[in-house]
Amino acid sequence: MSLMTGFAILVGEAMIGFWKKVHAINFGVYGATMVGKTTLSNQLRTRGEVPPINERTVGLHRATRKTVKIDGDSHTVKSADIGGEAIYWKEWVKDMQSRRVKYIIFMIDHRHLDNEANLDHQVAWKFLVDTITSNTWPTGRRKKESDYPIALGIWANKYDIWGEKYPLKEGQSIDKHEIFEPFKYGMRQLNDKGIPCFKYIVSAKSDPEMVYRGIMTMVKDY
Ligand SMILES: Nc1nc2c(ncn2[C@@H]2O[C@H](COP(=O)(O)OP(=O)(O)OP(=O)(O)O)[C@@H](O)[C@H]2O)c(=O)[nH]1
Ligand SMILES: [Mg+2]
Repeated sequence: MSLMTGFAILVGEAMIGFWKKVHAINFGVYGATMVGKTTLSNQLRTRGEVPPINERTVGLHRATRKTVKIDGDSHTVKSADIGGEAIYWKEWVKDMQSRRVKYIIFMIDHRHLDNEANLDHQVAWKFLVDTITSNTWPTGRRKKESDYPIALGIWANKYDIWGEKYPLKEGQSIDKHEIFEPFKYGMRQLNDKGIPCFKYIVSAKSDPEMVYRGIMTMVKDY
């Protein structure tokens, strides 16, 4: 390799590194109230144990940049923290539309396993799937190709709790776990629209490695 080629490669790599730092990938983080969206947002900024959060998020907080670094690879992602109570769901849509969100994380926890009558996740999920698969925005504007996300991840959070309470059956792979059961139909609808979905487990509060790996997997695999 000549000195010039070596130099060109170095400059090229530096430019890619710089571009990846400046060019943030838009993530949308949605899900019912109390699932851990604010905890995830803090985890992406602090990397460590996130102290318990006692306040509910009200409305939409401005999107902020976070650097995700793992195995020597690094990406900058941008996400907004939005409340999960039903009155704020219209803010999810605004967030998706205004930032052209490329990757969506739908967070759940184990409340539907604790209590069959609790439909928090199912109702929020139906709202989200309907919004994503619709050909138009609520404003009536027709969606363009770039208005659809590249991929969606269902993140079953609080694994530190539900992993012990509802352990996997012998030989069962994690994506077959009953926690994901109610979301199958919506996943199929998204797949039919050409949006791949994947299941992931995390402890946003206490396991930064799982969180960072989850983000990296979404960006790299899709
Ligand atoms: N054990 C455990 N608790 C968690 C985890 N993630 C979040 N929590 C707790 O769950 C509660 C709710 O977390 P938040 O991050 O405030 O939830 P949120 O989704 O932002 O809720 P809204 O703002 O109302 O939409 C807090 O008490 C967190 O400490 C986790 O991975 N494990
Ligand atoms: Mg919150």
